[in-house]
Amino acid sequence: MKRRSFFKFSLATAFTSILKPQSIFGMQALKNPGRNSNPVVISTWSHGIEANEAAWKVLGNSGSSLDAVEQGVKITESDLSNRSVGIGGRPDRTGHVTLDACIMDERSRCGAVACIEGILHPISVARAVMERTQHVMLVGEGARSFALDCGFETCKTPIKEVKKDWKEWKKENKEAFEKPVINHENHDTIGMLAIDAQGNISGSCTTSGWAYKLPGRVGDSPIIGAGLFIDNEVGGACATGMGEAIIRIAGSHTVVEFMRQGHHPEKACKLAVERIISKHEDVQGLQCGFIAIDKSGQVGGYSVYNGFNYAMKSSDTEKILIDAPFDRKW
Ligand code: SD4
Repeated sequence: MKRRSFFKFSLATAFTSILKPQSIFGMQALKNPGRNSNPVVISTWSHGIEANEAAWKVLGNSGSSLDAVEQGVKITESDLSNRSVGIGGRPDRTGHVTLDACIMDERSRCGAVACIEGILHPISVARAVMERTQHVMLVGEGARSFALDCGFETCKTPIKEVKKDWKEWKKENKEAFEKPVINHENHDTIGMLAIDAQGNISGSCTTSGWAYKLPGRVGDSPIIGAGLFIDNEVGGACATGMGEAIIRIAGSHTVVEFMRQGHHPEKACKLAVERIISKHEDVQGLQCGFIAIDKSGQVGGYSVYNGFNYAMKSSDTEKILIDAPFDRKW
């Protein structure tokens, strides 16, 4: 197909799908019918425990991993007490809460939004980009207007408490371009990976990004290959921490490629962390962590510094929190 007619086709298809809004996507039919495996879900940080519970409601009822990873992280996105994801997230330095999210499924379909404002569930908009358009990523105003066209719920940000913190931060940080700090205790981004009863793997990732970032800054979280990557033949991985460092090595894709070479998910995450360390002269304060799941349902995680953990739920294990091994001490 010639380039121009391809675009005509794509835009026409995208436009038609928007004009026929499906308010909520129907639950997805499972692929690979007949294949049996034990569902497993893992998510970054302790907020993953609650998110996994929501994902498990889908996975435990023979639902698809795609539905599970969307439903799971929606819990975190709407948690008003979470300062690094969704509606309760911290703003950029000008006071705008801009959100990033992406999703990828077992067919290597993917969708993402970046720098979207005032929409309650960026992850669902990312899924709509994947399912209703020919594109992978929409950003800023374009992403927001697509979300509004699709009928997604809006929200007002920053919430009161966050606005108060931001005002204090502004007073204490008069230097306009002083580097904002990601500290190790910051409970960042939720990344979630799930394998369903049919053995299909999907993942999601959603964040408000680096607190008090420069306006327009986008981290790794909505970037397929950096914040999240799935290859259903091999496994999936997602990332948390300083997005700039994760993007440099296409982190989540790198983890999946290490699993393809035969490494256990934990070893694959460790090798990616070591690559990040090798690409930086100074990793002082540079925290990054990965989690991964392979085709057989084995899981693992690893981080540059201690303090990173991830939550897991499967039919054999009640909800648990696992401390990821790390490379360096504080
Ligand atoms: C980002 N990785 O925007 C995300 C958020 C995060 O520490 O995890 N920050 O860089």
